[in-house]
Amino acid sequence: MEELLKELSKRAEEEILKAKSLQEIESLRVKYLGKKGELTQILRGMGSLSPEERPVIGQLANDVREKIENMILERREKIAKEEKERKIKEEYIDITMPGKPYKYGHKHPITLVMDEIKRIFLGLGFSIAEGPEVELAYYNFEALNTPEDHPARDLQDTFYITSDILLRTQTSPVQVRTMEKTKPPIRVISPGRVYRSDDIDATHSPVFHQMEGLVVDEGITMGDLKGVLNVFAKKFFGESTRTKFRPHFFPFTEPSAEMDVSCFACGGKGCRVCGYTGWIEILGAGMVHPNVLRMSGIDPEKYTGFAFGLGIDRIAMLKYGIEDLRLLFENDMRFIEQF
Ligand code: 2NL
Repeated sequence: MEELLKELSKRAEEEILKAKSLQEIESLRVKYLGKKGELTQILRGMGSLSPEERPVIGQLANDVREKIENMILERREKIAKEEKERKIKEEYIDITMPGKPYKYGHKHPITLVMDEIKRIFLGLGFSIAEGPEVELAYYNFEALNTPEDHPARDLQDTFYITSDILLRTQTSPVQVRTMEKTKPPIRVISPGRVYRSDDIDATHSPVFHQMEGLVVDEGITMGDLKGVLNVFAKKFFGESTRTKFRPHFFPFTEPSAEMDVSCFACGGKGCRVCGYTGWIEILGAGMVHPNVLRMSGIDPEKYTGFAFGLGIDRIAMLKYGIEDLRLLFENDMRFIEQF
């Protein structure tokens, strides 16, 4: 029995020293010291020993148990320590390493142009008015002096939701709503998305962006219109920009005009950008039609006003030399990242 205990002690010692993980140590503990372990198994045979031998073997067995227990404790500590050191090494952070480059977002060219135009008009004392994209036909057409038989009201061109609800085709309805609830003086711009039932190509999209402006007060004249729009043209396209007003027709203004600016690319000499004319058409404008003022509850005998509208997408294309309108709506990162 003494031999058995010594052999067990030696074998346990070797195996414990070889153990590489806490799990291995634990299974060795169970194997040698557990309830059904090898040491217990040997001690079962104590009954057959003589009374003289019993205390001697008992003492030896206790010594063996104590030795194995101590070795396990020691080994466990050592493995835990090694484990911790390995982890620390593995998780070491080199704080001198350069950071990963951060990818910045970009403003969309339409937003850039919108922001710039807003900034100019806010500087001139205008405020921003917004309104619904799903609009009553009344605000989109009737209130703007656009009769039932006007070509702009062709069912083919407008997205109707019901016979009297539609997707706005311009942002003027926002200004009509402003006139209904505000006593002049009025100075507002209304930027936003508008809709027209167009087939998509390089210059057409069923959704696009517009900015309109409206000024109503006593004594407003065509001179105010030209003054404000000249300042806008110079601030947006550069101080050397010249403007030209050509007579035009809109049902909601009388008289009406279109404004051209001298080409910002060639200065007016003629180039590819301006189609070799030296001029670029930028916006439509006019004096608010008396019917429009009257329908929104403003007395046209007392007040006059001017209004204008410009297409943001077209201006963005001109400014950034974008040849195809579809690029503005596809959100291809290779395109978006350039702005
Ligand atoms: C264009 C022309 C224009 C207006 C919009 C307007 C609004 C009210 C009353 C009168 Cl509430 N007029 N807006 C006036 C003239 C032209 O837009 O070519 N837009 C892209």
